Amino acid sequence: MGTKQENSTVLERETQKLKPPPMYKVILLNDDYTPMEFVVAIVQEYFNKDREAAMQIMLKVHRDGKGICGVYPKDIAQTKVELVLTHARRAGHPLQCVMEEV
Ligand code: NFA
Repeated sequence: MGTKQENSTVLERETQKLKPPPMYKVILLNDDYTPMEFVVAIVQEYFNKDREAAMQIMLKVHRDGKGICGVYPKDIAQTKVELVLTHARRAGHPLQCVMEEV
């Protein structure tokens, strides 16, 4: 056991070091070819949104060129990007999905 002074120094050091993990936005990008219904289905399936929320996200991407589907820790965001891209390519659509640190 250390002195009070040593204990408070350790606590201060750990208070400064323990940052929350970085979070990443998973973003869909607009294109001219992917069907709207396909995008809605993707957002529902991979980002746990109901049909209305998925429709709003799809329409935002369509109008603004991009839109956020969710915010996740790095490994989860990477997996979602891979799953979306794999699903889109298998279906023959050019849909793009990227991640960006918050
Ligand atoms: N812009 C596409 C269309 O008009 C729909 C779309 C929305 C594509 C969101 C990609 C992302 N068919």
